[in-house]
Amino acid sequence: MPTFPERVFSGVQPTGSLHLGNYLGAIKRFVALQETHDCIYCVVDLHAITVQQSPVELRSNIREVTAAFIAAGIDPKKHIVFNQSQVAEHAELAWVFNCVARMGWLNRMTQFKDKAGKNSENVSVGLFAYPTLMAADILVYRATHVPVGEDQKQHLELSRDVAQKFNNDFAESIASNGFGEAFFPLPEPLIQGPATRVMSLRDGSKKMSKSDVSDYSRLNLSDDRDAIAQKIRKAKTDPEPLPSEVAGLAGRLEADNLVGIFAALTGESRADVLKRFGGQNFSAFKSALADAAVAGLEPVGSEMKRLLADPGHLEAVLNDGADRARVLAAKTMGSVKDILGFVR
Ligand code: AQP
Repeated sequence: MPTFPERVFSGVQPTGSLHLGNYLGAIKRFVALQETHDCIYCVVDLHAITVQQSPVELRSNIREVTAAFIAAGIDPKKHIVFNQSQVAEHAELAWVFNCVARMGWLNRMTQFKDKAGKNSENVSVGLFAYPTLMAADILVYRATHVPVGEDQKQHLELSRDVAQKFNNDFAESIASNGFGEAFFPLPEPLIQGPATRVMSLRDGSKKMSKSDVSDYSRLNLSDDRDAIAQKIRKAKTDPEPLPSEVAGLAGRLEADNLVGIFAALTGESRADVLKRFGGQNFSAFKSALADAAVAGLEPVGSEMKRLLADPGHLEAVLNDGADRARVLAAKTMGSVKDILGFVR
């Protein structure tokens, strides 16, 4: 496999209030990667419409994700921040990938099974094909690294399979068009950091999610100090005191989650957190956790509010990002057409 220049791509769906899981598992990592890589961060609205959205809410959620990116510290001048539907090549390459990916691969996707539930005959075709669009998002920029939370691991593996199959199926044409041994890189997931899977505050077996009906299940980036403190006070726990060692968290899903969140917010290890709070009941720990959550989230939330007051500025950022993204995406798509044998 040839080496490709390193480039980071990732996306966030504008499907509701961004939460602590999106922040710790993804957006905070996006910010860190700016120091070492060329980065492209996308508000993936085409993914959002795989389930029905209110147009008014969708528009407002697109602005909210854009504001969150900037408020968290992403620099849209140095890197690219844009909205997926403004670059038509994502959908165009996704169609090509629908013809490369196999039904059996998509049938194995656990996120589709979770989201479709017992209703799989009535969900959209788009929800089923979601992973090929995700492969197109990444590969239209020939991106090499993709920071995501743990829940996206299987989709990333599918993106690698799509890239590999395209490279194999069209190997001769790739070489005769001057692209050597492979046209697409095999993108690597970056699932790193202390909070790759933040769980619901109400049920430690479910991931924290925008679409959970209970707002008490998540800490939103837009929550104020009182809401954060109240949600943590009400967070589910068990009757035992906190253990003094990490091994003691086994089988205690809610305690494990809260300790993990505390560690991720403060930068301490779980072991150090438990050294401090082990043997105590949850109330002192929860009050320290609320302070850490307010310190971590409030600055981002208040900067988001400030940015959201000027939607014209956010739209200008997205338009500028889309113009720059389109140049890169059009180049890839032109080469893909040549490789496939399309006339252009
Ligand atoms: N609970 C989580 N813990 C760690 N990382 C998470 N991510 C999502 N939930 C957690 C990561 O956030 C990024 C953006 O996610 P997304 O909005 O594109 O889609 P999602 O994974 O489907 O997120 P949600 O919040 O659960 O949305 P809904 O409810 O709309 O499906 C991704 O990198 C994701 O891994």
